[in-house]
Amino acid sequence: MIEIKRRATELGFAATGIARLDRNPHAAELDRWLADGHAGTMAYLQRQAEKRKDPRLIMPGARSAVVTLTNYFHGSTDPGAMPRGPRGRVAQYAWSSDYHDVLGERLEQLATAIRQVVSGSTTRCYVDAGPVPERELAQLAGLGWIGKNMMLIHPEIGSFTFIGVVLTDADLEPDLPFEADRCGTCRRCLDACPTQAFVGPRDLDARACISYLTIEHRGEFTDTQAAQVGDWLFGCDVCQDVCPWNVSFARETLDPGFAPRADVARPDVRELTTMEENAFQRRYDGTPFTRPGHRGMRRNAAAVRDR
Ligand code: B12
Ligand code: SF4
Ligand code: SF4
Repeated sequence: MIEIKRRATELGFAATGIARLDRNPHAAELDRWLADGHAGTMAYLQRQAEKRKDPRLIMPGARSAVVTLTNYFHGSTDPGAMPRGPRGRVAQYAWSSDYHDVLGERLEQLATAIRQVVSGSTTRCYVDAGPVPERELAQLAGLGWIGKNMMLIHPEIGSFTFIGVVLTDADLEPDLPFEADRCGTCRRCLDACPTQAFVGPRDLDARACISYLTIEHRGEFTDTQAAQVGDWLFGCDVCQDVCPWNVSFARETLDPGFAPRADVARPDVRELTTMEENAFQRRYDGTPFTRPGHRGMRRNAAAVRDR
């Protein structure tokens, strides 16, 4: 296992842990969250529920998950220091080229190392795509706790991290789960959310979350939704910016794979509202903006411009 973790560090992962695959101990929480309608129109979460509740169903013979964290923090957690005004704000995780591509390649290299260490084993890589309960597996792999804002928080890195997972049929020795809840009596994230999207601790109604509205929601905004979005053009960082664990421990990444791109981190809002589809595709192909796409980003930009 040491060899696998050593390779993960060489590849640039900030932390790595191993979880044994079993039934998700918080399957009931997922069921309740879905039944309450908190997933909004993200129908894929309903479709994938059985696999999220039992990740052994994702891949035949899967027994272990090698779980990685990658730091994407780009600087201050002080929202006042973020680019604002007519430019609008973009969540930090999206400031560079598409993380699915960058991390996908690194995870494939880590998977090769796993297959070398345990010969005959098979692997499958996932990052934010697929039915993998990523935060749950990260907590089980000892990488941190699930905060009241639902983020996986590493005690020495904070929560501005991507989670990447390699599933394997190799029987790897697991790490101990991270059992402590270090939120204590704090509730800053719940109080700071601009749209009061948290129904309670670890219970987010995605329909009111700016990240959902600007990235996952399809169709035009109602007046209420446009007002909720405020000056956020893509995603939202507020419930992470205010977290004391980020204020104290988040450190700027020097990873060249996540070097910020000005046209993504600080796009020109007015230009986005008028940009033709071809021009949008040329500029933003291979960036996180392709998820809402030309239509979604035009809608977001119009809401920010007209607020
Ligand atoms: C759907 C989704 C969203 C939705 C819904 C968010 C949500 N809170 O569920 C929307 C679009 C709103 C969203 C927003 C964001 N997302 Co998102 N999202 C996902 C996705 C695809 C699925 C999450 C999911 O299943 N949600 C349903 C809930 C019920 O499940 P869950 O979050 O896994 O929660 C489990 C635990 O909380 C557990 N549980 C419940 N109670 C308790 C109690 C204890 C003690 C324990 C241990 C566990 C536990 O039970 C739940 C069910 O198993 C994951 C990738 C993935 N495949 O997992 C990324 C992911 C969670 N997102 C991520 C990111 C970065 C974001 C944003 C920060 C992006 C941004 N800046 O705009 C925001 C943060 C919003 C927030 N506070 O959650 C990262 C999080 C990394 C991290 N360090 O935690 C992930 C893991 C993607 C990745 N691979 O890096 N996201
Ligand atoms: S991402 Fe923003 S809108 Fe969504 S829960 Fe966090 S603070 Fe609220
Ligand atoms: S802001 Fe406070 S309550 Fe919220 S996740 Fe961070 S420590 Fe936990």
